[in-house]
Amino acid sequence: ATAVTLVALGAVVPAAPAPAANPIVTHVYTADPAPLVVGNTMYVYAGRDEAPTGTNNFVMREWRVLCSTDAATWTDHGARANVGTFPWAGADAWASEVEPRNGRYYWYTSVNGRGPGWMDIGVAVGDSPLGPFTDAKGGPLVSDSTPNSSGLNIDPTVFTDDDGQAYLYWGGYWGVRAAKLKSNMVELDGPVVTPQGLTNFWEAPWMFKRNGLYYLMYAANDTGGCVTDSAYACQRYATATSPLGPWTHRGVVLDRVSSTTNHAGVVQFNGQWYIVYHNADAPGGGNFRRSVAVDLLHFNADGTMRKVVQTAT
Ligand code: FUB
Repeated sequence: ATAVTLVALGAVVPAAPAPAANPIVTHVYTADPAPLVVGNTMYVYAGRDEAPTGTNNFVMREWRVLCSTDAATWTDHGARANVGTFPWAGADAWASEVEPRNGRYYWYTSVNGRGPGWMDIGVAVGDSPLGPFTDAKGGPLVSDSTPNSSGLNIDPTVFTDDDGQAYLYWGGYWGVRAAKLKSNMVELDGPVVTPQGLTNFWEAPWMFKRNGLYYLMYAANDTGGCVTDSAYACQRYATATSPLGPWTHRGVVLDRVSSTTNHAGVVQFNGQWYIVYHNADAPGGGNFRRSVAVDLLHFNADGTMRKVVQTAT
């Protein structure tokens, strides 16, 4: 969740582009989008949903990269990592995020390392946003044997602060966890902690910073609060004045979508803030055949986020 700025001093910043027609690609099903801006391009890293119609389980083996220079027209650059990128893993290319550091790109992934139910966090590295990417560690960065891990180690989000300190947040179902990362980006630095104040956290954390304030957006499935059916989820968010919290819950930024899962990332691109999320709106889509969508995100003067208006094609 850290942009790489390559804009020369004095360069003309283009006018805010229009949002995409949603879903942004429909030739494959894509999920768990993680946006990253490098220079004049928005990269969206997303898992591919391969579940046949009628299958009520995730079938996910690869992560693809979608690119745009205007947030409206998108190119699929294909699978740039897959479960085979991690020789110690075997299945389940779940949510991921790419974080740049020192000209390299670290791709943090949720992947199944030890059979059903065991999700670990792996990290691959490449020298460009499109890779090629290779396993950066030779084993999981976080696994169930990591002290104080959240059990189901999924949905990593990495944020690098202005002082160069990187933070990893992750977690699903049983709680959210966080730790500092060493400057090599492939080792935890210090204890795994349980951040406080993330009301009804379920999964899919996404961290970023705006005007000196830290934001953590996440999926919540609080029945009667943001959804009436606990199979679905909304995106809540919290803010903090320090990267490990404590967090103050601020409300719902994205209502439920047409898929049961709700997973989103936020990015600033060409002077405009965007939310990138998934739904089930592509032809033939469903809860395990999801598609990435992009919409504008607006902030109020006090730093709170306005509820996203979900647009369709
Ligand atoms: O795509 C598999 C899982 O579904 C992700 O890891 C969760 O965030 C949810 O979107």
